[in-house]
Amino acid sequence: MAYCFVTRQLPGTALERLAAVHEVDIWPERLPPDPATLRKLSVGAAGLLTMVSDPVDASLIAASSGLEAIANYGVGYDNVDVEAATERGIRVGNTPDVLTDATADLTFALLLAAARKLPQAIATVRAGDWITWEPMAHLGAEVQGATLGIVGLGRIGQAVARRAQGFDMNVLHTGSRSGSRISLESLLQRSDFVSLHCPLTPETFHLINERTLALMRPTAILINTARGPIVDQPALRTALENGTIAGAALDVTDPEPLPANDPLLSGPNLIVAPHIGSGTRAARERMADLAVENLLAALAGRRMPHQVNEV
Ligand code: 8YV
Repeated sequence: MAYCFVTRQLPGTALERLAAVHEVDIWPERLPPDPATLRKLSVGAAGLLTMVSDPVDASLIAASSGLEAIANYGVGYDNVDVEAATERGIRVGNTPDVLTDATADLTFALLLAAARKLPQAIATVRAGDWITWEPMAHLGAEVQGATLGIVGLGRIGQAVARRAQGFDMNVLHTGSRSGSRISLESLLQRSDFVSLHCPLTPETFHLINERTLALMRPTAILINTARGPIVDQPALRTALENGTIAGAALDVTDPEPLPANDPLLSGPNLIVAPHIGSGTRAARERMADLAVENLLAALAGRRMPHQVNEV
């Protein structure tokens, strides 16, 4: 029996299965443990179950001498210093596949909402401004026949491309899978909608910046359901203000949570959701299943079913 620390209560029954085999502490609060508390609670742990809101950095890893496994709840694991974990022989796992469709659906929800100015239109109803039917009011962009540029054609990017086919969109991408790959510059110049699906790495940090935003069409809409720091937010704010692009719909920001007084939020034609891409009950329960399967395997000395490093 090993000691595991889980940084949040999770939906479903997976944590019960973990607790049947190991000693498990689950952080009970709505807010995550602050970095100092997380570090303190990790010291005696053999297994950690963490998420996007938990920085598992080199100092935490160095301080946790008994740590054998880090199971991150999410497909992205940029919150974990994988190199530091690997150096110490700690297995790191993620939860791919089970959240692909939920995230692709939210991408399309954001795309459609931004194209049809849905939040602004709904707000006029609540504000009592729906006083007549108007031929010129709330005119949005047509999605059918438009070009969607997908930056990063991994699992989620491909699921978004499949949805786009159903809307008769033309799909461009920067992925490496087929001969149809094009450069980011060309994709930005040719797309009516640009959707980000690449992981956050040193190479993709601020990939969307003043220079690359300037390549986009003034009618284009940017969608980000990947990671906030892929977009240079002050540059995006300026681009929205100046009409360099027509709109943006973000499920991820930098930082998260985005303070209510962040300058970005006063930008025009902007939708911000609170990182709910994987947020269907089924997806979040399956993510918990995978994270627990990863921990159980690693604590039994086996490779995790979804292990991201070689140890
Ligand atoms: C997760 C995500 O819900 O899987 C990911 O990488 O961004 C989200 O969908 C989040 O990371 C929770 O840890």
